[in-house]
Amino acid sequence: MTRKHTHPFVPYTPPRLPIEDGLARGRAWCELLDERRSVRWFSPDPVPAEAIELAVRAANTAPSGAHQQPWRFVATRDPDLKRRIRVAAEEEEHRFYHEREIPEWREALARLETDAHKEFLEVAPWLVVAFAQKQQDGRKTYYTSESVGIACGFFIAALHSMGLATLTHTPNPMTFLTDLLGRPGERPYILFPIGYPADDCEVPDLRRKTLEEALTFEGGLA
Ligand code: IYR
Repeated sequence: MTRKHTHPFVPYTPPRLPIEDGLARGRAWCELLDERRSVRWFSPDPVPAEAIELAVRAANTAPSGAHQQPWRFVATRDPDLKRRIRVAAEEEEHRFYHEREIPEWREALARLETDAHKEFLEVAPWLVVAFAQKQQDGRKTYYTSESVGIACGFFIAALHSMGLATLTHTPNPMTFLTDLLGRPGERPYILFPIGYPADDCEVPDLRRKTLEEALTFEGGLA
């Protein structure tokens, strides 16, 4: 077929995977992802920078609005910077948990037993903050949150595939990260502590939605 393009296009013809192999890979992928849990107790054991690089390489393959890729990942393993992030996050969280009257939040969060204490921000060997770029060179970006959210999903899956754990931490508000990490004009989107789970790590005993709760085939499968 000859299409008339006004911009460069290149062929994209990946070899077709036989469906049996595709389904086998899909099952293995689900099994792997189903082992993932969000972790709040980390081991201080070091993690090489290459693991962070690989996770960001994975995130960087995400689809995005108008291919603007409106993300920037800032990673640190500097103990002093981690401490400053922890102190600022705990200040915000203290206000959130003790000064603002938000009963419906309290109820929704009860089973996670979270509080204002965020030791993991210093114990985890790495902190990575995903920033969202609402603008790039003075131009608005499109579907910014969706795009950064998808990239963060790839990032989390890549970390898990390497045997690493993380948490989608969102101190509320987290604008302090803009200053501490020097990203003016960018919105802190998720703060990820990254490392191995502590030897005595525990997670809340939660269940996932069943497939029936998560998927509707409308119009049947005939
Ligand atoms: N930011 C607070 C509260 C919190 C909010 C949600 I949504 C959670 O899933 C968990 C906690 C905190 O990090 O403790």
